[in-house]
Amino acid sequence: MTSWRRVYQPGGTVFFTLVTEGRAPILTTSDGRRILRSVMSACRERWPFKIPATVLLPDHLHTIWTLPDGDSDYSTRWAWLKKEFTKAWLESGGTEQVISLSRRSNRRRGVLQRRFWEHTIRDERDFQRHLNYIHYNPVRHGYADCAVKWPWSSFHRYLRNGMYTRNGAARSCASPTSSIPLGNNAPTVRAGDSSPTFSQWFAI
Ligand code: NI
Repeated sequence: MTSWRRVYQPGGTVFFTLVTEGRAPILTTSDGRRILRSVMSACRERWPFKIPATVLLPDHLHTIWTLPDGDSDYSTRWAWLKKEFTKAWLESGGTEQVISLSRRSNRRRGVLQRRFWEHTIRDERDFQRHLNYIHYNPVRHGYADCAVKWPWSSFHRYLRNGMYTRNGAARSCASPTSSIPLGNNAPTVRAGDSSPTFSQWFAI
């Protein structure tokens, strides 16, 4: 059994995307990261769950959560996280976007978008696809020319644990002058190309 197979658990594994209000680039600021880390850890103390993969972009995040057996209540967790993040962000002097009066009346603040995208992971193949999507996302959005060059991603954990090969990581790079040595036959992937397939990345 390859190591990545142990990461996926059938049942309560869900992919999420959360976007900031007005796509404000606040999440990768030092305050944004500090607050997110702190509220995420407090949330997991109250309601445990695993985070098999995550990537933080300036204006959104993608993440995969695995909830404990018999627990599918991610809505409570997200509602709490968003409320606590918003409170701490505003308390730290963070800015917010102007939102309409009708939304204001629901005591909403203009920090995070109200909705989040969720997709229940169907099987291992689907899990692999979303993992790949998460780790390649900074390249896809043009923030980095290699997955490995984006600091706020679980890509590094997977690389450390040997779940990506160095060569596979190099293939995620748009530039042959990447800090990871390219193998002789390693193809390059340009920003804007479709994501490389999972098997190109993993040591399987
Ligand atoms: Ni994205």
